[in-house]
Parts: sequence; C-alpha cells; structure tokens
Amino acid sequence: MSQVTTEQLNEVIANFCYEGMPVGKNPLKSGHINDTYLLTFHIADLGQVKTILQRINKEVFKYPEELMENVMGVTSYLREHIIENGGNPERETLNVIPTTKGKPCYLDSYGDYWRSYKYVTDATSYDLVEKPEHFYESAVAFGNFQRLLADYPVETLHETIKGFHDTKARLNTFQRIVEADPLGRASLVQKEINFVLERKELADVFPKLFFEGKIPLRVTHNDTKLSNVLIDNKTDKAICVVDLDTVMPGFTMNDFGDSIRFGASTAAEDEPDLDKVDFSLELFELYTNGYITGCGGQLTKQEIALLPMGAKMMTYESGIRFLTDYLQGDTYFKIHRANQNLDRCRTQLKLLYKMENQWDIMNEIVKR
Ligand code: GN1
Ligand code: MG
Repeated sequence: MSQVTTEQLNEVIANFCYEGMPVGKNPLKSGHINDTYLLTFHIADLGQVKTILQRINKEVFKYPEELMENVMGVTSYLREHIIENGGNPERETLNVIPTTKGKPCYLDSYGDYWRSYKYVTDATSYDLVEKPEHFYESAVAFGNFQRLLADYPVETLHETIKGFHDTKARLNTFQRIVEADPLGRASLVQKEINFVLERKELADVFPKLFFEGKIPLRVTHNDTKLSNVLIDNKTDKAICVVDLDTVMPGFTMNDFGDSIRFGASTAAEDEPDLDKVDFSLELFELYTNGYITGCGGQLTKQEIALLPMGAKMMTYESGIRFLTDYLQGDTYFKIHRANQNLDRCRTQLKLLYKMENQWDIMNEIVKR
C-alpha cells in the first residue's frame, strides 16, 4: 500500500461525520495490516474528543465494503445484547462513525477505503501480559464474544479472507514459496523450514475432525490477540473486543489457540532474543479457566479436549505465515525493522517446541 499523504488524510477527515476542529492526527503503530490514526478534535462544550481512523488494507481485504457490512451487523447485534444486560454500549463494543453520506466506510479519490470508530477512553491495549488478571479478563471477553454471537445469522457474514485459518492451505503456500525462493532467503532459514516440514501432519487434524462431523463451526473472532481487547485502566476489567475484521465462521479451538500463542508467551511476538521466550503454563491455565467460563457452557466436551491442540495449531500456523512472509520479502505483515518477520516466526516455533515438551501437562490442565 502507498504512503498516506497529508492531502489524502485531510480529504478523508473532511468526509466523515466529525464534530469540531481537528487538532491532532497521530499515526499509531499497532496492528500489522491496516494503517491507524488517532484523531483529536476540539469541540466547544466538550473539550478534546478522540476518534480512530483506519485505512483498510485492500490488498489483504479485497472487499472492504463487505467487511464493513460484517462489522455493522456484528456491532449492532452486540449493542442490543449489551443494552439488554444493562451494559454500556458506548464502551463495550466498537461504534462506527459514519461518513458524511451516512456510509460505514469512505472510498477516497486515491482508491483507498477508510473507516472510523469512536475512541474508547481510559482503556489500554496490551502487547504483553503485564498483570495476569488482564489475560484472564481477555479470556472471559473472547469467550463471552463467542457466546453472545452464538445465534448470530451466520449466513449473513461475508468471508473477509478466504481460508483464513486453513492451516493446510497456509502450509501449501509456504511450500510453494520455499520452492520459488524469490529473494534467495531460504538457505538462511533452513532450520526453521525443516522444523515446519517435520510437523506437516498437524495441519490435517482439524479438517479431518470437521469432515467426520466431530467439531462444529461457530462464529469466531479469528484474531484473538491480547492486544485486541481493551482493558479498563481503572478496574483492570476487559471492556471491549476490537478488530472485528475477521469475524467469520471458524473453530473455537483456533480462537483459544491464537490467544495462547500471543499471551502465554513470556516475551513479545517479535522478541529477537529467544532466551526470553518461554511458554507459561500458569498463563495457559489462567486463560483456559477464563475462556471456558466466558463461553458459558457452550463448548462440547470434544472442543474442550481439543483446546491444547488449538494452541499448537495457531502457533504453528502463525510461525508458517511469518516465515512465508519473510521468504516472500515482507509483503503481508508490516515490519518496522529488518528480520522482524523472521523474529516473529522464531518466537512461534520456539513456543510450539515448548508446548510439545509440555503436552501432557497442557492436557491435564484442560481436563481439570
Ligand atoms: C495480524 O492486524 P493485526 O495485527 O490485528 C493478522 C493476524 C495475525 C497477527 C499476528 C488480517 O493481525 O492474523 O495473527 O497479525 N491479521 C490478518 O500478530 O492477517
Ligand atoms: Mg487484525
């Protein structure tokens, strides 16, 4: 995607239903896919009001309008449930700010799509578990999210990225890129490539169980990193699940697993020093308790038993995706320094290795 210019940003801001004078436009580094800005407006009686403005990555999300249809559908559905439960819909779900034409996204004169959300104040998105209770809270929040959407009309959801958690397809793409080796990087990472290829059978586990009718499809979030839950600064409670771009039918084990690979690590996703990266069984146990509680009795026995497999699967899949992107020249996940995708891949492969070594304990924890 091309660099956003000041003129472009000004055009976009003028086309959303904002009140007051824009006094700040700060790019945020969060997220690997879209471009995010924190806007500040001065409104006479209210003082400073903040909003989030995002350019949707149209190379990743081919149909931004369909994506926004999903977001509108899911957020208005959640809104009703939050109100029914006596909650505050302004803080507990995303609120889309429409364009001046009343649309959920704006197509600018450069051909880019933009959308805007109200900013949730006094809340933080964490890249690392700073307090274990935050991780527990995020588990309850993602579990709740899935429980609340259990009866959502699935047939109305667009598949925003085809085969998003199709680990087998990810593996096939990986093998193709290793073969082609467009940047000549494969020889630098032969160890990592072998590690992935030695575990190829893993990718077959869920497709096989699904084919046999043993695991159901549910409405899942599909990007359940800790950083995609806002934690209230005062109460330390999870208040709002964000990043609804990949809400689609999926497996609950993958939502669980994606959280584990990100949050039950002792280091950041892109930590270059692998000695700092370890898999925390304590955090795994904490998240397991929170997730099962949040899902509120909806998960089948089989799904619960497969939660550790979900953790391995998402760690494996993420490792594959980061390594694929490193080999193809860092064209998918944003990088801010050289080798960042390789570092991301290495943390995932180390975590997977650690999980394999503690496999029995992980299963015992889930049984308990
Ligand atoms: C991307 O954009 P962000 O940071 O929420 C990616 C996820 C990965 C994640 C890795 C659409 O999420 O699938 O797990 O990076 N999103 C997409 O941190 O590919
Ligand atoms: Mg995302």
